[in-house]
Amino acid sequence: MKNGTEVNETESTLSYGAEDIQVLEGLEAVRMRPAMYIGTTSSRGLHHLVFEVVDNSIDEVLAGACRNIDVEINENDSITITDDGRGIPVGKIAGLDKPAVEVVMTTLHAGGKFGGEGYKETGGLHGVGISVVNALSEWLEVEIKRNGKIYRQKYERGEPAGELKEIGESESTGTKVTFKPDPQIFEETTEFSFDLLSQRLRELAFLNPGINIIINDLKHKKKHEFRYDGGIAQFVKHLNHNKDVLNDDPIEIKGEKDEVKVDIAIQYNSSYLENIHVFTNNINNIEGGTHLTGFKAALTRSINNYAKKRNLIKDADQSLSGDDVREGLTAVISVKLQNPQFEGQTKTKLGNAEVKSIVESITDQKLSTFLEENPTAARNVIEKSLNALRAREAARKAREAVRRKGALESSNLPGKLADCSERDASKCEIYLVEGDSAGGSAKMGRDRHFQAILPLKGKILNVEKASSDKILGNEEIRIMITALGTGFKDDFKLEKLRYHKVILMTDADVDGAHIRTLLLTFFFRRMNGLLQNGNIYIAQPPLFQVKKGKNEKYAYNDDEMEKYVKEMGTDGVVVQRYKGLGEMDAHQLWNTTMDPATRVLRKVTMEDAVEAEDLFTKLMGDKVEPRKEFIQEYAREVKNLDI
Ligand code: 0RA
Repeated sequence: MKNGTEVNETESTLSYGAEDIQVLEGLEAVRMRPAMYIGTTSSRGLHHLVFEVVDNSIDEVLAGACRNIDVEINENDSITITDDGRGIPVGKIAGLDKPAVEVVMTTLHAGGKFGGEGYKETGGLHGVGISVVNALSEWLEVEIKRNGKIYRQKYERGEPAGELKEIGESESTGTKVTFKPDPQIFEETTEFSFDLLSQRLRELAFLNPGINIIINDLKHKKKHEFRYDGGIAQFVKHLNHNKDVLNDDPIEIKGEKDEVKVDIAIQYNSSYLENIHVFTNNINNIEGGTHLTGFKAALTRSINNYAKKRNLIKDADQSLSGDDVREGLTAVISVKLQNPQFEGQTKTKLGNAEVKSIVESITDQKLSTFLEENPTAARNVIEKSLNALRAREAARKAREAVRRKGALESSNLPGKLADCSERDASKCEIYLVEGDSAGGSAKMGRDRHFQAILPLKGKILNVEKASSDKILGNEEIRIMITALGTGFKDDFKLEKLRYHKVILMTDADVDGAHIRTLLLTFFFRRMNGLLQNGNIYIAQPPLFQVKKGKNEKYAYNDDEMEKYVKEMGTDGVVVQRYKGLGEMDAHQLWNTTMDPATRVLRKVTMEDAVEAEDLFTKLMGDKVEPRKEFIQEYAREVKNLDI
């Protein structure tokens, strides 16, 4: 966060009113309750520290004062963020008798920004202040180039470890912050993830065209450099890079009204999915908000208006719905404004009412003009939307037919399902098992009180390529939906879930991985609530049995297998590699994979929608090449797909 208090370097002192001091608090509070400031002390919180510093550098970018940001993960698990902004002010603050940088680093600014011209569009989400980073670091060193000089100061767990010193001269300006997160606070891990940092930095580079961002992992020798002069239009192209696009160049919608800057890029692809990313002042608004509402309203209206005017919709009272015009749409919406209000569960939903009408009118105007001027592109978009409308009609009819037959009602449980006797869903589990033979062993081995088994035969339908009516026409999927009880897509109801643990049990080979990916794609696309709610698990069957005489052990990876072989001795040891679940008898399957006391289950999480989206597209989408490349590159990881 910016300390907007003007620190006038030439006068070197400034009056600091008592009313300002009131909002300042010590850093002990932060060390005492870190989660209150950074949400969590898990890996996510750890990375939050980096983004806090980077956000300050981005504020310099927004103030037009910074072009380069470098992030270096050092070998000792510390991290260095360097920018060429104005540098944190170093002048003494009267009354406190400390240089401004020390105040910025050691005081918590409870009340948000202090205002001031230079810092008008700050993020506001991270915004807890760089002092929080300092408080939660074992040590932190700041180096500032400003006023022709270089200054340095070091801190330990938030306390200055010495005074600010002049250490040299420099013509340029900027700030370099190096810190080592405190393992006393971050008990889970203090190791930075290159991928996690890289992904957000890439996003920031898209959102701030023209700046250079470098991330360099000195420990793992990995480096990415980002510079996107094309801004969010390039972002949209990137999101669509594995897809067949309708028009080569994204449509760009730009405008400004009442100091709200609107920047939108959209491009359709041939899939059935909608992929919209919204940002306010570079913060990702995963819960959407008024900008998204305004955009959607304008998109639906301008496409309908155009289609009606050109007689592309014959039936006078038919119109394209929002879902129709967004099918296959990839869009990035970025707004920048002075006082964003965030609401919702994660405080990331934009609430400013005025933004809706601003985004709506700018989108309406620019999009209508675009459609008028580009009749071919317009026709493609409308044809696609009309197809969506027809498919929607067909799906509704199919759904009604299925409903009439009662096929999705759980009173009509499929015969293949071996249900459990427990009725309290929170205690129930369902195993989705690959193949009838493994299904048979699982049925015999299970605890029928709370474990249900549903064998699935062969490969289920690839839902990435199928429309809703086709999905409902697929028997395996229909049976699964019925067994789970939730309904799907728009009719999905989490509270109707009949088993709180949905466990995928497939063979530990490439086919098994493929089936698992197909199932995960289905859940990701059509029952996303289950993923978000953490109901999906992956069973981990052992890869080996190591046996000598009566002594039997199960190994879940190569290392474990080798360990057991060593322990038992090589004379007369038999190592059996399980090629499939079907090779285990009921008793073995229970002992190794299904007994809650001994089994290992992996919970499937949805940490990162963008990455998951990308992975699913690669694995499941239309284009063959990226899938091939992915499988070649990650042949081993595919087996351990963990999304
Ligand atoms: C306070 C005031 C100003 C800039 C900064 C802090 C600042 C903080 C960080 C943290 C990392 N990089 C940074 N760059 C700048 C305004 C400076 C001015 O008005 O000259």
